[in-house]
Amino acid sequence: MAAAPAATKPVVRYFAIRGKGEPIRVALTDLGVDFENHVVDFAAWPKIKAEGIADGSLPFTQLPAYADEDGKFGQMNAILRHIGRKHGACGATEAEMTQVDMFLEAVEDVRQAYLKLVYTEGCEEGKCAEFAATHTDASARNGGKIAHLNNAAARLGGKFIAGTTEATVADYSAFCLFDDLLRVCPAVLESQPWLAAWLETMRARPRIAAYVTAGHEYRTRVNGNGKG
Ligand SMILES: N[C@@H](CCC(=O)N[C@@H](CS)C(=O)NCC(=O)O)C(=O)O
Repeated sequence: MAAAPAATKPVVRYFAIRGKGEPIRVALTDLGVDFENHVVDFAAWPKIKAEGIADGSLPFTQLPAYADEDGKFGQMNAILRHIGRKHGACGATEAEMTQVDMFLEAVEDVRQAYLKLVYTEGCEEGKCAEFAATHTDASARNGGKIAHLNNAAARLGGKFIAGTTEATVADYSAFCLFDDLLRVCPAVLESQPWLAAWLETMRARPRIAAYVTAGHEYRTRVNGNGKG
């Protein structure tokens, strides 16, 4: 009988920074999934992008990109959900699954504000202070985004951010965001007790702790413009 073909590992492709690749790398690591981490050099990117456009391997012509036996996928949150569904990290009940989606979107709101701080405002000191003040004030118009996350998670009363007893993809996305954000706004969680305690829980998870101390060179760069 012919031997079964060797199962191929999932492949993550992203630049040599944390950015939007990091939640996917952290999710796979914490879930114990063996994967290939293809770190894409910025210099090589134009050629890879052109190939991805030509052969469809980069559906939206950007990174992160992910491939496994199910297909080739782009869009960070879609990839996270795909991984979460396959490995039991998207919630166990309908309510939990919707809560995971809800928190992924709410984390994305904070990420978009953070990306503005990084790419538009260059993490200038006054802008970091303004970001922290705006997003920790629950009543701030178009703000309060961190306070809302804190309060909603606290209200659900779970161990993890979407009210679950196990970590989900919402935790991985949020963990990477706050890990990055605290570098430029170190006091931002001082008024957010649920999130502050949760972040320590995430940092103490053995696979995450091993990953962040493993000395991966790409982790020394957070964003594509060198800020943050
Ligand atoms: N909505 C996409 C955005 C992806 C994105 O903005 N990728 C950037 C890096 S973070 C990129 O590939 N830039 C290079 C290019 O567009 O050529 C996602 O969440 O995955």
